[in-house]
Amino acid sequence: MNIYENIVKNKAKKKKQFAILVDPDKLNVKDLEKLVSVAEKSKTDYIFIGGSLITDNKLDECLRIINNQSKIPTVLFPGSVLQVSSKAKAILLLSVISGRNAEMLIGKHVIAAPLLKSSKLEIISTGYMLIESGKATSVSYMSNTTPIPSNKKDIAVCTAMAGEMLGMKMIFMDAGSGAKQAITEEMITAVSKSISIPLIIGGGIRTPEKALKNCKAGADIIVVGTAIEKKFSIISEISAAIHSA
Ligand code: 1GP
Repeated sequence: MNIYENIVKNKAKKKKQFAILVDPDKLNVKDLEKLVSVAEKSKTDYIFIGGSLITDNKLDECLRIINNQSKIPTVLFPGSVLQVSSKAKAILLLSVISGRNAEMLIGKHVIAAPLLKSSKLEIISTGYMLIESGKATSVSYMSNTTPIPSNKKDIAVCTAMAGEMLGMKMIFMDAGSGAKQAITEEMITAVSKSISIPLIIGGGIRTPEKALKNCKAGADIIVVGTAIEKKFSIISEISAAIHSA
């Protein structure tokens, strides 16, 4: 079974899933090994890997370390076409549907297409929606797009519906890495009710309580990056909360 089939199967069973986000720039080898070992013990479902801007060329090395140590599937969450590696299992082919920057909607994808075609990566077309979070985020700056206002759930709903109608396989609503305010449960519920494809929620989730609330609101996969970089032990707490939902 491929990763997408597994996500869909779990959604059908109302089984919530947990992904940690690893930014290859932010961890040294020792810390990464420790993090992966905690993730493995905590029954983390996926390791997403990527960042808005990667300055060190450590993506392959990072994936090698993760794959050596763990069977958790690795999924590229690329901030640019430079973040493609055949050492991962899958890639979220992101189209920034919350924005109106043609490069992020289709331009970069044209450049990446031959590379992706010749890779063995499982390609998961994903509508990426950036939601305003109280401060400027790297992803907003780097993608040159304006986020959807956090109180405009109708815009979020219509954007997600359009993404599904265009054939995207998942919707990823993100407040951006280190977001001051995470996405509200009201917005998550409204969007989850309006689509039938899996819904991923990330950005600014720091506690097991917020992760659980998001699951109850309708998220299928919760992504946490910044909070786990600061405290590896929180992985098991957040994982337990998500898997209890
Ligand atoms: C960012 O959703 C991810 O794109 C994770 O966000 O780092 O705030 O957990 P955090």
